[in-house]
Amino acid sequence: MPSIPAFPSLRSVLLTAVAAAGTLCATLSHAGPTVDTIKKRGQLVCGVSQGSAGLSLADSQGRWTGLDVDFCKALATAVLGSPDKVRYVPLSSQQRFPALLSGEIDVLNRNTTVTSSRDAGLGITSTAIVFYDGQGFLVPKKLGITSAKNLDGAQVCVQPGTNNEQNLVDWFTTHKLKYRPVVIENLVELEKAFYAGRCDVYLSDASTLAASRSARAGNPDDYVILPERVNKSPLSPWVRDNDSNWIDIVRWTVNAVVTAEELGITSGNVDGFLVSRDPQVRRLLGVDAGIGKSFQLDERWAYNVIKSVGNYGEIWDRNVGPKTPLKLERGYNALWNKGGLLYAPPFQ
Ligand SMILES: N[C@@H](CCC(=O)N[C@@H](CS)C(=O)NCC(=O)O)C(=O)O
Repeated sequence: MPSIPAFPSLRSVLLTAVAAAGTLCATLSHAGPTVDTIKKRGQLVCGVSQGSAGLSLADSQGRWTGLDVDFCKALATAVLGSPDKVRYVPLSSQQRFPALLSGEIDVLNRNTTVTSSRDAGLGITSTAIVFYDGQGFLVPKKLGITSAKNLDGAQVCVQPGTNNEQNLVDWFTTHKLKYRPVVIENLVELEKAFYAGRCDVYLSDASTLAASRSARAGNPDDYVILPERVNKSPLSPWVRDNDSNWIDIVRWTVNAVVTAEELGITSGNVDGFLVSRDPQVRRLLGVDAGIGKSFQLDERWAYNVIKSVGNYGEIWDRNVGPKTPLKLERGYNALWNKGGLLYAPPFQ
């Protein structure tokens, strides 16, 4: 067979094309469509709950606070340089995914559990865990129930469109217990029904139960969260599939505040770290350029985020920690090197 040296082999053509594509990707990466929209509008549109203390709750002046809200502020800071450039859209459990899919919101920061069916089946993507929660039962102390295994025959208040509904079926089926679901869509109505005694039990994320008990029970001490957790409930901000730039920004904004805590950087001391010699610190804060550009963000994006909302520990303490009405210990939400699960990959 005569060789045809004038023509490069298919393999070398492909390798050249892949190398060229790699170069192009490295030099021509664009902000994704969501970031473009946010920049044009000058505002992030963040989907939150209709009112869950510690996570997302508006006061009488319409000012939103909470752990989920702080991640809205962090994202607005990363993209637009200000934590105030956010419009909050309160959503019920059932409204939240259609609102994200339709483009009504840019990101869903609404105590939303990561599950396989949501991640793989809905056209949306979870980004990073902001809260390792677990689902449990709240009961009136006067019922004398100390374990969820003693709930046979209970009337259970549950919100539709949550994975609590599925967990309810799973728990009672597994333990061969009977129950009657009381399904109420509006959270305020559901909680009113529970505290009025229309249900024996309220099933939700333990954080939601703690928030509800502190804010809405006549006397919080009259209610107890049973020790069992019926399922893991890792909560994450969610975005639409197919916008990798925005997915990366949301994921790495969470990583930035976790890394800040690990490095001892707080909103109060971050300026002092600008002269640090630690390469990790210099990259995170954009003193050494590169990371910001790779996300199509200002080099100081993570510095701005930490300066305005603080590190993960500050966010936790401000919203749900021991000095708040929720009084939650860090538990699984401590850093990996302090006995918890929070572990951010390196900024490199
Ligand atoms: N984490 C669970 C539950 C989330 C959820 O929607 N919980 C209800 C309470 S049971 C809630 O926060 N509702 C707030 C609202 O409707 O505004 C999920 O993702 O399905």
